[in-house]
Amino acid sequence: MRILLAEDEPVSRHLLQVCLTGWGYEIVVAADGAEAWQQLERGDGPSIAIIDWMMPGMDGLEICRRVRAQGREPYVYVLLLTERHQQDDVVAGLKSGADDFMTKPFDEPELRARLRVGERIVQLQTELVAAREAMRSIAVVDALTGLPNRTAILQTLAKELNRTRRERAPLSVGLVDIDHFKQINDTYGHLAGDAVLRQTATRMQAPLRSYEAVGRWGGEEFLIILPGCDAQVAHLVTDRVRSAVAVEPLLIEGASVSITCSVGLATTCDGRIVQPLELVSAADLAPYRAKAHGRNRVEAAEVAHAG
Ligand code: GH3
Ligand code: MG
Ligand code: MG
Ligand code: MG
Repeated sequence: MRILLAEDEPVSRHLLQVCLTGWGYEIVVAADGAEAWQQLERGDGPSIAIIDWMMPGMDGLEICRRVRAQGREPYVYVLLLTERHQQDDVVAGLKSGADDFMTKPFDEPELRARLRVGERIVQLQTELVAAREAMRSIAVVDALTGLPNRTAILQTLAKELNRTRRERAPLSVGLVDIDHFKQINDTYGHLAGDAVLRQTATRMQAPLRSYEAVGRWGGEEFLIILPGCDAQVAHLVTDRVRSAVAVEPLLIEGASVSITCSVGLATTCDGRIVQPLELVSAADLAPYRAKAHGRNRVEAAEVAHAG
């Protein structure tokens, strides 16, 4: 673990440096407050900081306040070094954001024990952040395909609708439904069906640009968001997606599986106010017509918002 050692007094700094190196820590040294802050304000700065209270440039309390205001992750554990006469000011130090105190001249076993406490806190906080990020990912990512899930793609749609409305630009959505998917499950098994969904998701992304999005709407249905695309352009883009899905059979567990999909399109133009679900349900009707017309095709919705 990396430790920042900020101490302006050379002898004390040297002694601390010798101890910390001996205990196997990687050390970053700062000889004044400004240097210390320079190290800590970096996103990848040390997670434990031993900071002298009295330093030229910036004192330890100010550094503590800045560290807490910055709220960096992973957490920065701050051990403040004080002269004995500053002990009465422990409250001020804690209030400014220090986690712990050590009195100078320092006692080696005590410093080592206190650093272990710091390591424990940093470790716990790192685990907590990792768990929170994992939860966040579960909440927005479809576990099977890795695409944004229904909640996430709807959020993206809401955001894009607001933006295109302000810009009075068109926006289209395409609802993609895999053709005869039940038959794939029935013929090759559910796990093979899962593999088809994963590979289809990959194929659908290839023809899309970075600002266009695709998410898993549910089951064997996917939602494509095409900001700035009017009905005509959206037809071209989604037909490219349709064609990318059908281009050649998928190889699933040694079997060659041909798949196609039907796409329903809906477009909103001229800054008209449309709710995300309203637009999706407009698109939702069109795949049925695509199915009725032989599948493996794109159909635009015949509703008020079709532009
Ligand atoms: P159509 O061409 O009319 O769309 O026919 P279809 O068979 O695709 O439509 P249907 O709605 O009858 O069947 C969809 C199937 O998708 C039924 C369901 O079991 C299957 N399915 C939904 N989610 C999953 C999944 O996560 N994994 C697998 N393997 N199958 C799924
Ligand atoms: Mg000092
Ligand atoms: Mg379906
Ligand atoms: Mg289907």
